[in-house]
Amino acid sequence: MTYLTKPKFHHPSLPKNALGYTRRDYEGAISTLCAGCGHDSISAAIIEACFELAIEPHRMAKLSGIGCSSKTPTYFLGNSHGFNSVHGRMPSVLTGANLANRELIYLGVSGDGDSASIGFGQFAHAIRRAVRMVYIVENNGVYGLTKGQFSATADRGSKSKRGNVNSDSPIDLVAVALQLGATFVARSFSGDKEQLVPLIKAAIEHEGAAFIDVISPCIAFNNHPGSTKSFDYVRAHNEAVNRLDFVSPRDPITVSYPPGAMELVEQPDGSILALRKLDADYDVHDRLAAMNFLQTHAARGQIVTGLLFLDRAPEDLHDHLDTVATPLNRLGEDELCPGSQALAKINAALR
Ligand SMILES: Cc1ncc(C[n+]2csc(CCOP(=O)(O)OP(=O)(O)O)c2C)c(N)n1
Ligand code: SF4
Ligand SMILES: [Mg+2]
Repeated sequence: MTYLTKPKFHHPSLPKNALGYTRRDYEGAISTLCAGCGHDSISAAIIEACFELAIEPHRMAKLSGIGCSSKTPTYFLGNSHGFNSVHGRMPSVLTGANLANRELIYLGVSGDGDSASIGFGQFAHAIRRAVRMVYIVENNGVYGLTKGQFSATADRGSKSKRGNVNSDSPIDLVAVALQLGATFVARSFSGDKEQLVPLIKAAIEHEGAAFIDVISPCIAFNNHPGSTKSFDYVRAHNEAVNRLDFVSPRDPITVSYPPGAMELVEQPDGSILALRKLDADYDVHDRLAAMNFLQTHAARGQIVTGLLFLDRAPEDLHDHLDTVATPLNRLGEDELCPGSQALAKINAALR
């Protein structure tokens, strides 16, 4: 059975957000993933982020491809829009939906197989086109759903459960996203909810292409010694450059930090990203330095996590194409059909 509904009753004293919703209102069906799968922790972090941001569920559209990771939207935001597409094709479906209606919040959930193998081209083009979205890759280094083949993000020299050694070079989706112009780039770990929840909140508020690579161990096929995507390996090699606190316009800043150790970045909607620097020299606004830092640390076997790059003035696809602000389903025939005179003018210009 792949779909189990949850009972609807709530305990009356469950905490409520500004809309009067409880966390339960942001949940989905009961997960059928393996107990302990990292992907379930990411679903929990998405639920927490949407609850804390008090997002109206009908404003959210969750899209995915194929894989254990791409199954997860069934397990969160049960009252939101959802589209489970073909393997690797989530980015183009999301792009089309976004072009048709920019008023929704788009959350793309994918796997390392879905985005770095069959969907690599789709991933690249959605990022370079600056589609406003939160793009999460639940990265376990294997094709979990089809029983543990190496994916394109598996490190060279890492071992499969049966001891085979991967001889191919890995694709680092964070490095690719940086190179292609993503305006919000982060890496996190499914086992670090404190780091992940504020990153998801900040990505939702970001007005451009936001990409989060979340290392998410597959306990069935890639959690053994020799894997570089196991819980133990990631814990031992995690190099966090900063920690993020997301402060919504409603909340006062209550935490104080030593001078120089914190940077406050105000967002266009009035929310504030309070960045606690763990590496004093890391500049989150320097794309080239971020690329260099990542490669240097990857060569040492370290996994760099945190908010890795942030463009303070992001643009998105709608700015580039100068599209109409009104969702297409709210335009009337007059606005949708330019008429024969306008058409004749366009045709004449093309002769
Ligand atoms: C067109 C197509 N090719 C291949 C498959 C088989 N297939 C299903 S899921 C998958 C890989 C999933 O890996 P990933 O995206 O990393 O997700 P995970 O299960 O690891 O979370 C593959 C190859 C498919 N469903 N469709
Ligand atoms: S096979 Fe791996 S990725 Fe799929 S549900 Fe099980 S632990 Fe998760
Ligand atoms: Mg995978």
